[in-house]
Amino acid sequence: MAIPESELILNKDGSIYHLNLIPDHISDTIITVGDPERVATVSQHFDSIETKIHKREFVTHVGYYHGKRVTVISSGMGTDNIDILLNELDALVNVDLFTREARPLEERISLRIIRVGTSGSLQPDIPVGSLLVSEHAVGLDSLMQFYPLVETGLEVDVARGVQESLQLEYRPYCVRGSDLLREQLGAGMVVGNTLTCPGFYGPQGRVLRLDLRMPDLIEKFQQFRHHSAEGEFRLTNFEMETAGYYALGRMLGHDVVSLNAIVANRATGEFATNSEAIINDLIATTLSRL
Ligand code: R1P
Ligand code: URA
Repeated sequence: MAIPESELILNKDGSIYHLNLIPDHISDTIITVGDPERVATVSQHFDSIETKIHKREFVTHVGYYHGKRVTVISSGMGTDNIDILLNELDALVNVDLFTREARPLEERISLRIIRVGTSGSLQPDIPVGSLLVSEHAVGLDSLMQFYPLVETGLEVDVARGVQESLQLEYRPYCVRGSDLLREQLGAGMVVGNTLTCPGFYGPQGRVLRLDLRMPDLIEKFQQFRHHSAEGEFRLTNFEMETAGYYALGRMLGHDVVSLNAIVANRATGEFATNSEAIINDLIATTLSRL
């Protein structure tokens, strides 16, 4: 069935609405970053850059790294942007933009999507400067109120536990990322469980001029534990996109991993004086493992 023009929106040049890209711009490996300026920090390592495109916060460079074609795209901040990014990336490879028909299941293309972002540590034993790969993500945002995400028993139990410990009126969601990509790209990194927050200040327990509904929010995040046959589950770090990536990646059939440069530690109250160097370390490590 053809997808209507109001749902699969194309620009006059045939590119997809927000990303401004055509299928030829998409390599099978996609590096995503939050900060639009970080796209050039990644692509400066490329042997050559064939395309640079931008629209709103979505900046894209397509090029070659050690002979391998790589697309690097910025998302801006928050899971609402990840909804746009993953749906449009998926449409570029799994929908025929001329007929507006989705590919049959057996012809579906699976992308490798690698988030390279900054994050705050929640635990004193994960210092500023660490590189962390997210095994699971727990989403405190509302994106999964609108999709039929299927979670495992453990994921549901963890999400319910977080709901109870924070006394939330809604159930968060919990999703495991790609084991394959975690092993391939995250060797030697801290393996953690990432809390995705719908904001940087209140939802991450930061107080400037506004008080929090739950003054001990950070302690609640730090102290959360879930015990199961698979061992102890704790929350290691937080940021603003990973759960959206993992949930949409699972539903759309793409392999997704989130790699985090730890630039803040909320247990010790530190913020890195060399945050650029930490993210640069993560970028170089990621590229060397592609
Ligand atoms: C907040 O400062 C931003 O930094 C983190 C958060 O997820 C949020 O997007 O990621 P990026 O460094 O990739 O933007
Ligand atoms: N990004 C976040 O979302 N939170 C932090 O504390 C640091 C980076």
